[in-house]
Amino acid sequence: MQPKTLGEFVIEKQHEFPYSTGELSNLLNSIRLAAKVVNHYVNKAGLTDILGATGISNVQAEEQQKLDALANKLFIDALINREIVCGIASEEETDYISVSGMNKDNTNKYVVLIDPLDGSSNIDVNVSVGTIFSIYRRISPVGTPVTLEDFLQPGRNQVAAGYVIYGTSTMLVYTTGHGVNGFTLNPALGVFYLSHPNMKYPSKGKIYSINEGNYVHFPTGIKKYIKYCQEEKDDRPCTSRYIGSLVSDFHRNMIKGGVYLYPPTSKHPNGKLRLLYECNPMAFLAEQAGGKASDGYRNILDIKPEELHQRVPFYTGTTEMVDKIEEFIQIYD
Ligand code: AMP
Ligand code: P6P
Repeated sequence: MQPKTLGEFVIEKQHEFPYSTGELSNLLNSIRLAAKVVNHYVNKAGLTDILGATGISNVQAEEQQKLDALANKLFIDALINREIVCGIASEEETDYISVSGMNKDNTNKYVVLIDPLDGSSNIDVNVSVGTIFSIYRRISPVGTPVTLEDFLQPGRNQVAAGYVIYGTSTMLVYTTGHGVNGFTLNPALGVFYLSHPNMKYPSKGKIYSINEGNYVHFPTGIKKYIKYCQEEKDDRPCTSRYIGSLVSDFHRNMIKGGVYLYPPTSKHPNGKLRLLYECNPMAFLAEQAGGKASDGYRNILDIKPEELHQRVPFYTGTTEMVDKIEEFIQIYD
């Protein structure tokens, strides 16, 4: 029997909400389409003049890779052309985009925040990259222009969140608050099929993912945690795995059990990862898969954002590993 397609799965879930208008399904389907188009370009990046940087640096003061810019345009166009959201925020856009419908009184109720191509520094060396998305219901009145407050909601308010991982295969993994499901693209057919139903972290994890090149700048608690992972004791030592792409490290850790850490460093004293379109969606997924996400002191999903491109320290993965990181940080820092 053919496994369920993503389109069939989305419609099946919509039917569980008899009063739904189909707006969220439309939105999820537009993300599905954009993911296929970006996948097409990512998979042939080496063959066309799409590699390398645009010479433009984005709001993060990071050199914008051409594929970053293309992925950003493709996702934004897919969302705007179908007039199914009232606002969009992106890592690649300094400010949020207010989407007023053709009739100018946009009655759509969702805002979307995206990191269109996470891990883009891996593009030129053929290592997997990803797209991350986060969806909220607007809090300002429907029919009025979207406001910054619509984007600065705590992660716990998310309606849906997910990622696309452009790896050895391309997968779309997402949650709407009722578990995490993974869909693998059959590139010959251009169809995502349900391949990883109800994804859950194993109860134990033995993988830690961190850029140890920053070791000298880490807080003492993190240094102590790394040495704890390396001890020959109990079920340790752990294994160190770091791809340099959050989506890829997160995906492997969710399947095999493990934890991803991006602590404060000298270059990024508040951490490098962005709360709104990286940490919150991954935290929603982690929690829905039985894991946890923290800034060392607070659950990521409970943080009230102050600004669009806010950075936070980020620890996410197997719950007992995140708990241990919090323990070390709260003792030593
Ligand atoms: P809608 O009117 O289509 O935006 O749906 C209203 C609410 O029903 C959404 O905010 C979700 O909480 C739920 N819902 C609708 N469609 C879906 C879907 N395809 N998958 C999961 N939840 C859905
Ligand atoms: P570093 C990619 O730029 C990213 O945001 C994450 O995907 C990745 O885990 C991290 O930064 C890599 O950062 O400083 O270790 O190269």
